[in-house]
Amino acid sequence: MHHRHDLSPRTRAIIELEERHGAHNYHPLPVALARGSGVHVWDVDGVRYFDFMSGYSSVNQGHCHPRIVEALTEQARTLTLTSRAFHSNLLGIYEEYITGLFGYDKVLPMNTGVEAVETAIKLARRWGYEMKGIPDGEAVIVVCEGNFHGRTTTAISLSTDPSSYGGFGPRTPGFKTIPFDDVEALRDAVRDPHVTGFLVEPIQGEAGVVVPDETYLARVAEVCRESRVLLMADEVQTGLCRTGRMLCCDHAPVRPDLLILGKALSGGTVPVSAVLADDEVMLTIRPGQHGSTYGGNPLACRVAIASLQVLVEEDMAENAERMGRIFREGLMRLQSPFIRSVRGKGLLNAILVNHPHPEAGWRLCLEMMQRGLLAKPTHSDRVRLAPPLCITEEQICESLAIIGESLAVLEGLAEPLSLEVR
Ligand code: IF1
Repeated sequence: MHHRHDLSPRTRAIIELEERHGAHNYHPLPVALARGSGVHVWDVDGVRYFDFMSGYSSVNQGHCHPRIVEALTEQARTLTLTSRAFHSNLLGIYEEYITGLFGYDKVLPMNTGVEAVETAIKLARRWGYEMKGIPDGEAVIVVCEGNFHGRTTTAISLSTDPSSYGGFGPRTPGFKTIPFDDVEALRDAVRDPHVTGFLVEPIQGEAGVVVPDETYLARVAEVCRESRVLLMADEVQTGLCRTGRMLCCDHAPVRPDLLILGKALSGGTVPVSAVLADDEVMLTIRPGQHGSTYGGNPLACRVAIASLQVLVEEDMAENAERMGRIFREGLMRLQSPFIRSVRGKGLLNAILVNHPHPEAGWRLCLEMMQRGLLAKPTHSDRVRLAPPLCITEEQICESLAIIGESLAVLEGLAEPLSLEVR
């Protein structure tokens, strides 16, 4: 039993334009959005949805947050880009603010999350050669199975997911993979004196919100300290209040040697990312050895300051913690036979769908869409549920009702009879 989603003429027209003129590098849900505010988005027909993707955790502050949009529009009329050939009036102010907020000596400003990951890899290698005495060109960075650090050719070289790295070889060398949430595997790997860093997501997002043992990060930090290996935390997705603390590392608590931020650093307006580190690491890169046209531009600085101020002043970590608990408890109380497990921290959660049909996750998302809630499966059976952190208890309850009704439809989803026509 399957039925093609009947699209409105406007939605269909937009999808057809994208199909004809755009690369087919995504397979979105059949909905075309035109407006966003807070936890809600509206499609081209004015239908309202709860956004449970939050731009892959970029609009933690809520869609089009007035303070962030005000900063964006004000600065857009004033000065947007100077290039780093010159100073601007805002970069130093932003750098002082963000390093003070997170407690690091310095920040290296970039744009997308993966650029910050690549920057962290270059810093760790350079530190390994200059400070740890690793022979030039021999540095190794340890990464975890199931990781996701972005889509550049080096970032996918770290990946263990064939849909990420397949067909894009040859892979960048200098990486060693170990199981996630396995401290002994790391202890073993760092016996190699050429290991300069351990790059890890405190919670693995794309893998389907895989939360490690609560002692994992603290023990990993100890192993890194003992063996002079840089702990590089990729908080592009878990950071900035998403998991109920300003940083996911704060739950441990652990202070990584390199802190990688992105996404919500700009509240979903323009791409802003950053690597924070202390002088011993950061000053191994000298003038002219790394950069980016847009990195640290005044528009990004102004927006990032506003985005961080909103998170702090509206105490979004506390709301994420509280609403996340209510949400996970509510999911469990649904007692749906189609929920294998619920996992997450704060408002980064996912359900493992328990259904033999390989498209059950997709069908669940279509059903939720029809009822006014947008989410997308990360793999066939894992549906990430991550709303903006400004969500209220009332909105959580409304969302739980939608999820419950949608799960019930899976009852009628027969075994896979034929190729699903989508
Ligand atoms: C896609 C989700 C994935 C990230 C972590 C670095 C980056 C990401 C931990 C790179 C980006 C995005 C990319 C997007 C899907 C989405 C995602 F979990 F957030 F949903 F893949 F895991 N580190 N994640 O999660 O940041 O260069 O994209 O700014 O590529 O399909 P970016």
